[in-house]
Amino acid sequence: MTDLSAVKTALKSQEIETPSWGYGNSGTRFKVFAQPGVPRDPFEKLDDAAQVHAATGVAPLVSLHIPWDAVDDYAELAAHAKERGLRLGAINANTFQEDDYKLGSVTHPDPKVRRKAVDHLLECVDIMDATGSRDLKLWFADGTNYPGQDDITARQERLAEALSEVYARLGEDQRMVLEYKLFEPAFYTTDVPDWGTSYAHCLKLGPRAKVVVDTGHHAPGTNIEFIVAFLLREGRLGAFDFNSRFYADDDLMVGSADPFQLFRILHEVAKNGGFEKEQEVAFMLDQCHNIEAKIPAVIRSVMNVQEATAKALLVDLDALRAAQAAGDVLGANAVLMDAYNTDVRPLLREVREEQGLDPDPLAAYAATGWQDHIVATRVGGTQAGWGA
Ligand code: LRH
Ligand code: MN
Ligand code: MN
Repeated sequence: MTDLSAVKTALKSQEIETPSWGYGNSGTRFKVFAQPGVPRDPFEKLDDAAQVHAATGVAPLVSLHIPWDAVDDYAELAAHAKERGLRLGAINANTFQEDDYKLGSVTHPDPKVRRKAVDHLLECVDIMDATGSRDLKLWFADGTNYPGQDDITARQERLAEALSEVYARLGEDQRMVLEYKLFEPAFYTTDVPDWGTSYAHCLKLGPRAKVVVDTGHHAPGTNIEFIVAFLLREGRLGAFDFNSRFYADDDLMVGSADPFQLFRILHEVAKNGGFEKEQEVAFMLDQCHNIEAKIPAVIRSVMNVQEATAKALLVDLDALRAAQAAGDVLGANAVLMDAYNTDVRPLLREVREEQGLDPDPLAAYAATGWQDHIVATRVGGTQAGWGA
């Protein structure tokens, strides 16, 4: 039998990190639909993130993306976060939006461009020092479009060199988390296309280099929970970038397209100790809300992660292991499905009430009047920088 009070305790201590860019305007390469009231600067993004945390109680961290969230004084930004009960989370580097990076950033054939890219990564570590962020999050758009365009192994060499210089700059309590993505924007080769490539680089770098699993970055049909189980076993799962996809890197609300997949992933997390604080797995969202209202969408996403987490924690592991040991295929599957098919919404309402929160986070947010306030007071909100 599952211990319900332990499940509640785990749900109350869960921390979900929301992305600063999820609060800004975003779109596809066809169109950005601007929304009224969106933040005009990183401070206002934190103000919106504070609303999400106030409504849900489990979203105290916010990831930044540099230079989208560039400010003069990062300590001031961290203080602004603290005043609102928030902490600054991962610092996401950005070496994908400048003309110099047309042929790559850290893997570019020209050493001058590589130097510029590495300097940006080092600057991101300086920012981490000022914000108190633990994680430097790296995703590289680097790759090639045509066979023969550049040398695949030479690019791996350049990547390894750049990563080791940055890794050496990290403080004792800081980590590097390396994200992979199958394709896009490069269409022929990508320099970090999969978890194996990321893992191999992390292994060489050292124990504070870990893999980021962005749920939108795989080929259709990829068994993401297998990757998660493998990386957890090796102690190399650094973070999730949660989102949901139907086709490619759709960046839709986590758990919306395939809540069962999210459950299967979080079941592996639960079973392999990934919710324990010592494992230091960061549960981040990486989403863009192109057509839906942004703050409610982030709240809905946080709730989707909570619901899948609750179901994962409800799996009767003793019964599951007994069925597995007995070779009871149907029995084992039934144990898992029982948990998945549980309606956990009443449990989560209870958890929120025990935390002194409104049991309905979306209604709680609507009642604050914040949306009207930002629409009335913020004129000329910024683009997220994504899909622009
Ligand atoms: C790349 C990615 C990466 C970026 C973010 C904006 O597709 O997932 O994490 O930093 O999108
Ligand atoms: Mn991502
Ligand atoms: Mn992505």
